[in-house]
Amino acid sequence: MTTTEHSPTAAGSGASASQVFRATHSAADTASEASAERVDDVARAVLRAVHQVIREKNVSYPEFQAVKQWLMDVGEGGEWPLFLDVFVEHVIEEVAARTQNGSVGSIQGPYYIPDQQRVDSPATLPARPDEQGDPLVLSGQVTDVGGKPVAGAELDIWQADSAGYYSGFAPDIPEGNLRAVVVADEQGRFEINTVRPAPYQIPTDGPTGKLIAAAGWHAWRPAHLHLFVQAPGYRRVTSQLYFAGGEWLDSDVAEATKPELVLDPQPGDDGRLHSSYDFVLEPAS
Ligand code: MBD
Ligand code: FE
Repeated sequence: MTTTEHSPTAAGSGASASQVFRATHSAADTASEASAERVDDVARAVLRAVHQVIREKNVSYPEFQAVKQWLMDVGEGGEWPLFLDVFVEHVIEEVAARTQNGSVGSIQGPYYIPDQQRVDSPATLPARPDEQGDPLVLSGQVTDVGGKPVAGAELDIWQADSAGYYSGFAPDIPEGNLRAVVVADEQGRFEINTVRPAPYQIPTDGPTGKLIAAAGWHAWRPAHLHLFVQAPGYRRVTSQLYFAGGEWLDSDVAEATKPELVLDPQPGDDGRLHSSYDFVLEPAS
């Protein structure tokens, strides 16, 4: 890993994730449109589950106060987006996937930033002049469920760099680095030139990292690329692509890997790693 002064701190990356969430989800989005019946049903079930754990595990007063302190720390450190996306989002995605007929999806996570540079395919993701990491070329085609090309489909892609850090959530990485909206051609085909990301480690100095350490878990996600694949009239696919043989692939802390999402890039004559992946979009409901 790089030196500590370049490592994103929990305070940096967690708080940024909270800011991005607030900036990208308007009050209208997050204001409850749920009926009283729905709130009563779900909130009561959550509380019932918590009460049950307390009984089953004989949770004590000191433990209750320690949990209270920890929950306050997560909020004050801005780590709710990080914590919830790591430990809960995979089940939300599992439920969403029940009605999905297009490509297999995965969780969004806390580090998406909207409104990135649009680049026509073949595209190179914005990168530093001295961007480190193995050059990687991801190509493929976006079609509908009938196999018809989706001309001009957008692949909104974001990833960590070869040290495992995301632009916008770590110091010293230029804004927009390794993020872009790639526009596929008339045949829905795309080619994206980038670098292979490194695995991602949850910041160890914040409340989420402290819980992980206290429980003796590990804090790692396997290396991955994030994508939204979308086109007007189609349901957006949120996904991630992983790398065969990569560390943590079988023990992702966020439980967001799926066998269908694992790339196995091979070196080409140009010395770069090449992989192809096709996406299928279903009609918007
Ligand atoms: C990540 O990079 C990520 O993708 C998820 C889901 C959670 C934390 C960090
Ligand atoms: Fe990620």
